[in-house]
Amino acid sequence: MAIGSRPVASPDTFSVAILGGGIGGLAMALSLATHVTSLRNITVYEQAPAYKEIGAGIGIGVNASRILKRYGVYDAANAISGDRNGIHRSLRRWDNGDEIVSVSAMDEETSNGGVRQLSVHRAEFLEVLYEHIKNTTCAKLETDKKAVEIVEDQKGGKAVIHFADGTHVAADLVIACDGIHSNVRRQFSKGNDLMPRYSGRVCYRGLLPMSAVEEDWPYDSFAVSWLGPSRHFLVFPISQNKTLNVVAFVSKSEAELGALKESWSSTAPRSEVEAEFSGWDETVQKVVRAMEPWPGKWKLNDRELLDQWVYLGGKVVLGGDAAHAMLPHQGSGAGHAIEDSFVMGQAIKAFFENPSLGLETYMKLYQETRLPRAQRAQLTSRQAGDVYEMQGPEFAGLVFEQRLQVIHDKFKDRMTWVWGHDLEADFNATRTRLGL
Ligand SMILES: Cc1cc2nc3c(=O)[nH]c(=O)nc-3n(C[C@H](O)[C@H](O)[C@H](O)COP(=O)(O)OP(=O)(O)OC[C@H]3O[C@@H](n4cnc5c(N)ncnc54)[C@H](O)[C@@H]3O)c2cc1C
Ligand SMILES: *[C@@H]1O[C@H](CO)[C@@H](O)[C@H](O)[C@H]1NC(C)=O
Ligand SMILES: *[C@@H]1O[C@H](CO)[C@@H](O)[C@H](O)[C@H]1NC(C)=O
Ligand SMILES: *[C@@H]1O[C@H](CO)[C@@H](O)[C@H](O)[C@H]1NC(C)=O
Ligand SMILES: CC(=O)N[C@H]1CO[C@H](CO)[C@@H](O)[C@@H]1O
Repeated sequence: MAIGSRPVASPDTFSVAILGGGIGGLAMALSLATHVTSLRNITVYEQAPAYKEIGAGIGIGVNASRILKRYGVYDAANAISGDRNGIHRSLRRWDNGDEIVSVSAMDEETSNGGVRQLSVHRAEFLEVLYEHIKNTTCAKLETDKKAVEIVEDQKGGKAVIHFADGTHVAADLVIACDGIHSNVRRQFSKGNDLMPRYSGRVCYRGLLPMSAVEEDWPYDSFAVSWLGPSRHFLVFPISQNKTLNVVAFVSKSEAELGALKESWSSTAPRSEVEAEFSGWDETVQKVVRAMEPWPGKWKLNDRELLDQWVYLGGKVVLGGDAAHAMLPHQGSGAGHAIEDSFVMGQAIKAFFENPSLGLETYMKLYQETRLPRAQRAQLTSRQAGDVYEMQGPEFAGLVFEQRLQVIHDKFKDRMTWVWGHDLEADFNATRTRLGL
């Protein structure tokens, strides 16, 4: 080796530190292990004392389901999913439940190995990912490890992560999947991008036993959304149809929020939900009455678009919500974190095929492939929330019935680009464009 040249990276000695053990971080670990089987030094550092987490229903579109299949976890995830009966969402009128449009889940034919859209309880899904990693020993899983700062080591070869407990560890690559409040993003992104951004909506969240509402359920699917001015009400089944996930959205100005913090664990009395949705369709009333006495109350935030995900010469990279936190109105946050993991796996595989070009080149390939699509999802998720509640210029001057027609036209094919997308072709095209 010539003096000053860097040693050529090899998977046997390469170390990866993943910060955050949510869906994004665990999917990253699975993807790296799937794409480069000789990569054995992968560690996930989670700040919480355990991987069991709170959270409620999460949707995973067919394209992300296909990725889970490649990692070998689809069957286990499918087994804990609710059954939407092929329907992503049936959009209905707030007042009488009449159908506006039904959006297909674009499920594949399952008899010959196809996949379907999954609706899972976040905690149960994390358990599936966690167990699979444990079972296959493809990565080490650490807890009580809150990353506070990353620095470059003296020789410039590695990134050193400092944890809140005073310990530190060096890695060749740090993938930060530390969520919407990402410490790593705060450290590296400059300018005014320090805080999550309030979306103008709060939501109430409940989980009810299906037995409380399934009798006389009037629709073909439990995946239903009632739309009204300034409010919308969403339900979908999780946990093999045993639980109905309920999310009731209400537009509120920042001034009306009072002391409400952004937290997955704040609550409000059910009477608040009853008051917000009084006069709505009878099925909505029935669901509200079955909610727990203190449903969750969630302040909906996302992040501004961030145009750089790769730092420290390619040694620090953002993924999942840390890179592109989005509103839940298209149910794509988890799916995009899973897509990140897939493209990262492809990029690392390509890096080891030609390591002399350097890690940064391939981390930029990851960013270039994923960033446009993820940012499009951030923006369209914002728009979807407005369209559900008939807000925005396209509704100006229209009466209610005309507004329903606008929603029908907008949602008919709205999700096709999210679910019908070929990520590998995307990756290959970016690779060709960058001359790699
Ligand atoms: C508690 C919780 C509940 C949620 N519930 C829902 C829900 O009901 N419905 C929904 O649509 N979405 C929910 N989400 C968001 C959803 O999980 C994400 O949008 C999506 O899955 C992308 O995940 P992610 O892994 O990028 O981020 P997250 O899911 O936010 O995971 C980030 C992980 O990083 C850990 N972490 C944070 N900071 C550090 C640090 N400094 N060092 C080490 N680890 C750190 C966190 O503890 C967490 O485990 C929830 C997120 C959380 C954290
Ligand atoms: C992990 O292994 C256990 C014990 O063999 C098994 O019961 C479980 O289903 C496995 N989980 C996954 C997600 O593969
Ligand atoms: C779940 O509910 C749907 C209706 O949304 C029904 O079609 C389906 O058969 C149910 N599936 C199971 C596994 O109970
Ligand atoms: C992407 O490129 C790889 C080889 O570089 C090839 O094996 C694969 O089939 C391509 N995939 C698509 C979808 O074009
Ligand atoms: C990674 C992955 O599975 N991508 C798929 C997304 O959807 C398109 C279109 O259906 C498939 O061709 C891709 O293979």
